Amino acid sequence: MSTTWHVLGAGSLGTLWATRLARAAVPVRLIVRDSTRLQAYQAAGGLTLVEHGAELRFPVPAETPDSQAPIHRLLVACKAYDAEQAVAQLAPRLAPDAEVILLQNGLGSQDAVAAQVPQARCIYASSTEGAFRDGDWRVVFAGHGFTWLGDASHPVAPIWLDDLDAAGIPHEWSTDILTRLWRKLALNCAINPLTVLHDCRNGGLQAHHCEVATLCGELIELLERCGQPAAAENLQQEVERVIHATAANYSSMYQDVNNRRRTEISYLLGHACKVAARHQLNLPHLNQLESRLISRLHSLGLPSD
Ligand code: NAD
Ligand code: KPL
Repeated sequence: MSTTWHVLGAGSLGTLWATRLARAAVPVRLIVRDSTRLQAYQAAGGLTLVEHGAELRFPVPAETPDSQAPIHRLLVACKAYDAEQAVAQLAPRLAPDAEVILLQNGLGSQDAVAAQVPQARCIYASSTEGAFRDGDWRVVFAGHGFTWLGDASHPVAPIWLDDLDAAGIPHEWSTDILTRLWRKLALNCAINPLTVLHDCRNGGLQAHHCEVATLCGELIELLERCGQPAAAENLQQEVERVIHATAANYSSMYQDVNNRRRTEISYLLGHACKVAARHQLNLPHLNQLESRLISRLHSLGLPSD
């Protein structure tokens, strides 16, 4: 019998992973916030995956964080700003051989989690899959994509990648996961805040070519200074390609703001500005972008951290 996957966070990505693992008969358990949520989940009778218009329900067993059983494999599917605290409450349950897989976008939360659980092997992931909730305990698989996983301190791939094969989760083990995460962070910094500030789809940034190019120049300086030259290669061309390829889409940050949800700004642009300051690197346009975004979030009554 293979090791049970504990999935922390029954949101979009957590449900997308849990349902696909369950579909492949891989043992999986869901960890929900508290007994109220557990009762609501049990009343719903499981997690529903909506794919290509078809709905399938999986009665994935669930528990609360204060359940007693040891955890050997934990998939953390919370937002970046919730991850550290959510994992901290599970730390006493982590077995000595525990592995923790972190699905958070941006950077900063993964290191904060790793510091909470020094006994565990922490694996960082970067995903281009897209999913959203259309109701409680339901996920719509909106964009097929790919997930890279890696461990910056240990290049050997874990055996449980077989579970992902079985579950049909497209993935690759990456020996340069930090480069991937920095590259994605740079793309997100060049695109997402501007879509909020200009109130536009990604394609709307084609009218702000100079602003995008200036930001890319500063992001390249940052990536080179913090030891990520590969993440800086052809950044501007890649940003322009993504703007073109996703012209009709709203960025994830735009969607968060539009739905009045907290953004992950501190782990994207905020992280970039913090690392630049740590390296005493003056990046005026990036800093100004952060200030403008924070002001916009304040004016909308949304958190800016
Ligand atoms: P989400 O808001 O849909 O889900 C997060 C879930 O975690 C929520 O259900 C929340 O209640 C739960 N949670 C938070 N704290 C908890 C705790 N202490 N105990 C139990 N549950 C807790 O978020 P999401 O869209 O799935 O995103 C998760 C991460 O994945 C983010 O960093 C996001 O940027 C990244 N990501 C998302 C997508 C996507 O398409 N949704 C794609 C790529 C990356
Ligand atoms: O990842 C993205 C997002 O919206 O978060 C893209 C489409 C690359 C824009 O930055």
